[in-house]
Amino acid sequence: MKKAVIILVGIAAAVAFYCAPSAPKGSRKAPTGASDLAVAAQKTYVAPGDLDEVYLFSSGGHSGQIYVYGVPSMRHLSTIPVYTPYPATGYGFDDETRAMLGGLTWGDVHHPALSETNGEYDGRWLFVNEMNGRVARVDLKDFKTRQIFGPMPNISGNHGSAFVTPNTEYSMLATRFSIPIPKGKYAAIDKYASDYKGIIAAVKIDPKTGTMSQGFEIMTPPFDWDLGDAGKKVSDGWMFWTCYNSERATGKLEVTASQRDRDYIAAVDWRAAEKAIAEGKGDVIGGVKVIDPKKVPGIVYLLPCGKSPHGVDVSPDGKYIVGSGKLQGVTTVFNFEKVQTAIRNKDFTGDEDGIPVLKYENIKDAEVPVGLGPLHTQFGPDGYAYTSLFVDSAIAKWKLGTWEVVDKIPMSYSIGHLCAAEGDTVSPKGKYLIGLNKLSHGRHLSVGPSQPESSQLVDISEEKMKLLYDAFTEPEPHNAQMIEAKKLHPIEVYPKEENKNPLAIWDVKDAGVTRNGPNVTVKVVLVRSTITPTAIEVNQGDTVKIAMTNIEQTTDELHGFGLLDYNINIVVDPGETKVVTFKADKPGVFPYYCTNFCSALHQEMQGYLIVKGKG
Ligand code: RUQ
Ligand code: CUA
Repeated sequence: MKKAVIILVGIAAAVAFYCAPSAPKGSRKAPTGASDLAVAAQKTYVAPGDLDEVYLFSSGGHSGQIYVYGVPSMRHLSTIPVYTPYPATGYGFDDETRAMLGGLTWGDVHHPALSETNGEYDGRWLFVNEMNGRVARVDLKDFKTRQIFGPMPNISGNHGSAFVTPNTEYSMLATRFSIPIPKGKYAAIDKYASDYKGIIAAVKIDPKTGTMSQGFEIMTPPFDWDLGDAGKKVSDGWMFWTCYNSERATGKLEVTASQRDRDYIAAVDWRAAEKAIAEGKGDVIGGVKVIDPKKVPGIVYLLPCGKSPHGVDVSPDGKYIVGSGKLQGVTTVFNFEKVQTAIRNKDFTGDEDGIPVLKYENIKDAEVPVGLGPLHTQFGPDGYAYTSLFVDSAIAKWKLGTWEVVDKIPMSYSIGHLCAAEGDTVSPKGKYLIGLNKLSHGRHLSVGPSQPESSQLVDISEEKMKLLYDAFTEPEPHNAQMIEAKKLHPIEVYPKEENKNPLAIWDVKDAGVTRNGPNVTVKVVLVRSTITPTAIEVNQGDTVKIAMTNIEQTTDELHGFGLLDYNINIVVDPGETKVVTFKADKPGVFPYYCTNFCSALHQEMQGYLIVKGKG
């Protein structure tokens, strides 16, 4: 046994050595920042049958999906389709998920947000935004997308989202693009500074079911809101968002929106906003209550932050707000107490459309010299913060309170977000940190011009950060979140008694076709190794509704229903019922068959849809 382990570790070490995780292509030398390769191999090697410690939920960008990895192995475990049809699970093909997608077949996913209770991940849901003004909820009981909320009124470019408040009261968002509101209104581009509006919005979350509904919106000047984070503990009740383009410029923003030395972080008292709405304040625009901060003061304040800040991250104790100016060499730390004092004392230097701007010197605690191009910050359990540096292509480790930069590790290449285990909660778990890199720079077998993205696993359990592993992911790794595996308890089959679908049947005797004029309903049973009925006859022009119940109660016994020539592809999990409705407009005989390998006689699991022509 021991010998086997030594051999395995040896092989892993040899493989790691050969692939030289952080070395330039072709080099066999351990690069700077790399762990001793044998140690790295041991720390990331999850033996056959063993389980990873942590789940990583990684954004899939404009693929519209969420990718699930196990950490430390970095093995891809699952793809959760959210905004894009995914034939592998039949997502977007049955009536329910097709309706949920609402005619859109893509979304640009950026920031997954695990639900929280008292600022800790509670393992119930995963919320995720996408740019077309939508937020989705994935249920972590079955890892399925259960709701897509939106597109929301007045929202254009839902980037600063889907951040949840510490008890998942709201999923908060802010718009990247400003437009005249409500949607559909015209204003010429030269009226941008005055007639275009940004929006900060709160999506209400039902505490029992996770169901999202319209909360409220706050109108802002046409800044480009970027990233956000909810206050926690002492700052609970507040939300923070960075912006660029406080210049209110149009055209070539790379020039026009980088004029000012400082842009802003908005500090939003969302409890005050909630109260104002309850008191009947706000105007209905586009069907939703919108607060104009000029008319309802005391809700939004602006913290000047240099220069074109990107990420804003609140420390685990809620005391510090870390804003990273991507065109700077420092990350700015604001003190929440000082922000409150400045608000009380009205230490304002001016306003933007009636929103007070706080005096920078009075609210800032430190400018930490982390390095060039700071983007995002995560936290460890021991008072350390980790900031990603896009320009320097590195991660800086620094200490909260002393503001001392203690370590740096290079990334390959151009890191964007980074994700520490539960690193944005009130109790970060440490140990693992993942750099989500923008470019992979050839550290893998060539696959042509569309290269994979790179995510790198870093060990943060010791004083010095150590690179452990290179993983290559689907585009486009924006943010990710890691949760301890022990917090999730997904089901493996849908219990029969919980299936409430009115078309569900559990006995092949009940399977068959019922007709109501041109409307045909087919109840189907899927079980090893027959699709019952084995033939379905309809007339051309009929509207056919097929309801399929997989009556299995055995783990991993999925059955599929692929209908050739009709673009229908349904996958039904054990105990589940799925329904698909379509018009039988093509006459002829069309085979259907089970798409998921389910038994030795899987291949026999087939039948015919016979569409009798009109002529
Ligand atoms: S963003 S690389 Cu879309 Cu979250 Cu920072
Ligand atoms: Cu059922 Cu293959």
